[in-house]
Amino acid sequence: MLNHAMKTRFILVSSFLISALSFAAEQRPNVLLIMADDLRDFGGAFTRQVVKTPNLDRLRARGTTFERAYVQYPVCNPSRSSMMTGLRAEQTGVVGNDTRLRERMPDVVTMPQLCKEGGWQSHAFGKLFHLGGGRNTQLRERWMDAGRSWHTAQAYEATETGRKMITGRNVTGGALKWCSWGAADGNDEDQPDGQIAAATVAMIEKLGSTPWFIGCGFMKPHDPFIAPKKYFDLYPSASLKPWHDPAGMDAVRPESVGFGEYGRAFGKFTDQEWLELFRAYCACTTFMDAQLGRVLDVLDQNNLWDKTLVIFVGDHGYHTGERQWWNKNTLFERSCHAPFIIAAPGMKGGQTSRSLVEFVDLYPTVADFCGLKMPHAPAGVSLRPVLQDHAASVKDAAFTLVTRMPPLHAQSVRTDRWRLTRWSDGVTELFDHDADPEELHEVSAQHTDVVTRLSAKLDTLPPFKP
Ligand SMILES: [Ca+2]
Repeated sequence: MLNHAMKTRFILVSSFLISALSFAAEQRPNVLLIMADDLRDFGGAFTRQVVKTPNLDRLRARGTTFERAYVQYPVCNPSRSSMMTGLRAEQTGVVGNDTRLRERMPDVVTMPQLCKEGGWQSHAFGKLFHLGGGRNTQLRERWMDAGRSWHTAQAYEATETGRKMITGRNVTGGALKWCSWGAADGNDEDQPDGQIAAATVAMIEKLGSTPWFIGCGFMKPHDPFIAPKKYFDLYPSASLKPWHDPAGMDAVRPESVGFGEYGRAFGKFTDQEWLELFRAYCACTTFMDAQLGRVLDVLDQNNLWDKTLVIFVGDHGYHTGERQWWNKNTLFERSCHAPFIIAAPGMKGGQTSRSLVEFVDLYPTVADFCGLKMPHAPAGVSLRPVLQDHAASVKDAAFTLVTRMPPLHAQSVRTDRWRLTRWSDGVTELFDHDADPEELHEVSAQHTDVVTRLSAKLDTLPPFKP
């Protein structure tokens, strides 16, 4: 039997322990990193009114949408390698889809790895790091960084039913193999993204209260533009208008956009081809969004929102016809700017931020919310100030790199008003976003003072050695 004093002491000690434990739990939130592949921001013909993303809207209502988020290299593998290390592509040296991060940085501690080594359960479903390696299982595991970044990492393929197309075609007559769309037979689970959502949900339910870092890497709307037919039915062709560049747009050098066999193929497109690709991209986006919805449902059902840092990002932007380009890998706004949403425990939802942010800011943000020390000096900063106050700003410039035929490369800086791209041979392209948000008019000659000022900002970047 406990006497009164002992009871009081017991209660005091218990409540101290409970608050200590809940403090520890708060310090160890789950991290749900949801990525979409090749998903652009809204704009051009791809507007909120046209494309249906009810589940992205649901997540926005829970979190902060960063309207000016920029990737550090607008191609899958370099962008993901940069984001997962919190380092610029100039620093990782990964500037193409053929180099694994570990070949360049064998010992770097990645963002999921930091959590894994800190005691989190860490699992990847689908495409988080670039999925190289083809059918070679061992090589593929190395590309996924299985065992280092993740306790487990799993990639998915369409079923036999999901590979049957009810309608669809290659819009280049086979000249560009990837440039195909298809309304597929079967249901969501016949496609990789349906399986990725199901596996993510199952793992969240299995792990319960163990702190976890789960990567849910959707494959769409990346090419080939395939989704179950029901998603194409949401977009009757007659309801869509593909993008047309306005008249009077200034030409830029061929290395900027429109280059190579892609440029030649797109140059032959009729309105019909642009329309078919655009419709398929919208269908694939809504398909991916529906899978996102299944993952958000499990957070609702298990009351996980105040224990989980929920992140949704693309891996770079995408031109859906702007400057007659159907792709990424340019230094225009369409390619550098990508979706970026964070719903953090205890932070207000439904917020929109106009602060410039970079994808290298994600790693220090995760480390900050998880109470973990950065294992190396990050190129970015924690976004906590913006999550606390959507009017706050964390930086005045965002940077992106592209490379072309070596040694040609270019670095671009986006500020509140301007985008300056500077090529390694000295050519510059300057766009005034106040007057020209579509980047139609190149104004270096009219604003030499701005070129000088922003060039000085580019000079602060780590040097890039091609
Ligand atoms: Ca991509």
